[in-house]
Amino acid sequence: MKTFNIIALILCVNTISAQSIVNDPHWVQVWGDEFNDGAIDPVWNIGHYMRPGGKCITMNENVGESNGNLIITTKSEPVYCPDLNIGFNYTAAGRCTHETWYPTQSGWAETVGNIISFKYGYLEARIKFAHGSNYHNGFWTFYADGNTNINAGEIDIVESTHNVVNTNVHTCYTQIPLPNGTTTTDPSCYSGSYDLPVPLHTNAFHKFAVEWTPDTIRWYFDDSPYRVVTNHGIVDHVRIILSGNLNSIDDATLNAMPYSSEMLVDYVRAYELQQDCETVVNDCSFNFQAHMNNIAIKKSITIGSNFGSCSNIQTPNSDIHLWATDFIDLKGDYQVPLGSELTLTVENICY
Ligand SMILES: [Ca+2]
Ligand SMILES: [Ca+2]
Repeated sequence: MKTFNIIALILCVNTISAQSIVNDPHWVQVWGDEFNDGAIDPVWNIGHYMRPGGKCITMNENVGESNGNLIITTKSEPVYCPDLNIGFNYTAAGRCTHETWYPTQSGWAETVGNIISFKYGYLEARIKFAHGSNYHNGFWTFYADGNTNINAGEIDIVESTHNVVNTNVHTCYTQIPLPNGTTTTDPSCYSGSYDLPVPLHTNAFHKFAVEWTPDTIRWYFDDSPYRVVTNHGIVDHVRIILSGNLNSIDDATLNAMPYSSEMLVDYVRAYELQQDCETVVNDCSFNFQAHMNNIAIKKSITIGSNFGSCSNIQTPNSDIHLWATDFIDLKGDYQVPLGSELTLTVENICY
């Protein structure tokens, strides 16, 4: 990405000063849940008698909505997994093992696949994690049909594990049979993690986000990008998952710890990038109003003339962001008045 930010009367070209994505009109919010009405919306499946791993089981009573937040509570109260087919069908977590006691419980919410299935864009949540070690809360994506044996589409936007904020990506979980009857993970799959250098269980809200394109996956913490990887194959629609769990620890520790804590999610919001990537703009006098009414990435943008016959003065106190995949060419008559701002981005992320 090459971004220039230009402020005030022609033309001081500063270094990168990209707006945050949510303030950039190229990005339009297409879905969100603010968790502000006190009831869990039907877009969410709430996991009941699911086993996200370790010694924990999910119960629907551990997921609630109040005071503007979705709340996932982790408790040390034992739960018995009965011999019943209860809960919804197998997704990223299996059902609990029948007729088995689990020492701890937590909660799970995932978008119903045929209502919200997200593909490419920017996904952000504002979260306060359970305060204390060993909690394993997550905000992540998973392939929409829930089959773990094919492309899993898992992007861990944030996980609270090991007392750090951790982000992971798993492009697939494809298993290859071995001659001895076991399986191994397809080596063409990609998996990698990253620990954010901030305290994890800080008892404070932070914004966690990911920008997902066919080529790259880029993570954001409080509006700032901090990690980018090549997208090795997460190309299908995914569900959005908010989950609680407890890291596997020994029984003595488990029994000694009064686990009862909450993960609060203020909101989840999904954005799409507006793209008009075949359009070539070549204006003598640029139509600023038309641009503001339909802000989208263009193929190329050429504005003005070298001979002074065009008028291209930005409105005072206006912010204009021009984004093209190939090039932007501003001729000598383009003016940015004092108090206005011009940002130029040349980056091809059309898809
Ligand atoms: Ca609600
Ligand atoms: Ca809220």
